[in-house]
Amino acid sequence: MNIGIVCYPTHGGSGVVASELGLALADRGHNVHFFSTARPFRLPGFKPNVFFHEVPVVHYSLFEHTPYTLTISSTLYEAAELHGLDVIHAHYAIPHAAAALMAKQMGGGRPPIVTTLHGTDITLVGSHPAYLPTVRWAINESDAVTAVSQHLAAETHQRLGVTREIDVVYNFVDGAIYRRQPCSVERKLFSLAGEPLIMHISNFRPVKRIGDLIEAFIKVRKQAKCRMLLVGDGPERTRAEQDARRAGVLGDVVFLGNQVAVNELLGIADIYFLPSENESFGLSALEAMASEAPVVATKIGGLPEVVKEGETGFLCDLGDTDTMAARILQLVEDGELRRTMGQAARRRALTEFPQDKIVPQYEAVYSRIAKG
Ligand code: GMT
Repeated sequence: MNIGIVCYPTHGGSGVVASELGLALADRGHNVHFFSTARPFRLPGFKPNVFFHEVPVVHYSLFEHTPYTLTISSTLYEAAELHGLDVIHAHYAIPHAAAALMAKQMGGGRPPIVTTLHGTDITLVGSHPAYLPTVRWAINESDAVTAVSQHLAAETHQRLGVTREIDVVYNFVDGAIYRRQPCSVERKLFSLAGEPLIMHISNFRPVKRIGDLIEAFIKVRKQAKCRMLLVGDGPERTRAEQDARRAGVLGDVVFLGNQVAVNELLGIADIYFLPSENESFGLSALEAMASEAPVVATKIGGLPEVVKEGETGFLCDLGDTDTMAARILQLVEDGELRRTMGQAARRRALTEFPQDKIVPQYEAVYSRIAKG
């Protein structure tokens, strides 16, 4: 098939899923056309069957805010005509679903549109009264809608008053790329004396509860030697660095900023920590599980569909940094528990969420709407 994928290029889960899905589809023989304002960061250089279309952001002195939704629609419409797109897959409802629907209307009702809901496009931004009517319309008008967890599908029905059917297609992982060592990153760079290494990866937005992350680490560090490796960047990073310094643990916390090869870093993680306030799925938790790191996370959103309590990690109440610290400490002090849970985590990741099981589910959605 000729498949158009529209997504954000930035360090966020929706862009990662869109990029990896497109690459996997290209490997399976489809032609994949990406549409974004910049090259998505998880897209490598040249790859056969993969094409990138840069959506122009046109500034004009009259515009206080550039209406780039319109340039997405124009770019999609023209490419759909030129390349005979069979389907457009919009990742993240705002504004991609509405932009894709406009392109479809311009094309006389073709190609059909799949919208994938990723999380904050429903739970945070999409529920805002300023966006809600448009998001609800775009969801209702799409030819198919997928959500990345049962929880997100239910939230979409409840919060937006949507009644249509939503297919649940989970995030996926490639177990050949996400695996415990051997990796090119040397563990001793971060853990000189072999102390257990706790890892967190995110875009450091308030929803990630970076304050809880540092607070829990401070509690663990009072009881045992361990180090924490933080990957990513965003608005909460500076405060986290200041909190760590004030508590005297900055020497045990490494802030790496944005990284491309997160698989190599996860390959040396002993424990993965994700204390988010909301997480529709938790892609980084899945990547950590595939890398044999047990996950300590919050019992919220889609995370209980990913992490099995007591088997592949531990789930704690939101904001309960005492319990989070106790669970992390348990793992820090018990190497055998870490290993057993880590192996169970990889088994679960590769049984329930492997790339070759999930990608065909998207293909089935494409075939269904392309025929219809
Ligand atoms: O919030 C983020 O981390 C980014 C966000 C996005 O849309 O780019 O991630 C969401 O999509 C991921 C891929 O489907 C999910 O695994 C994340 O759980 C989800 N984030 C939230 O719900 C907060």
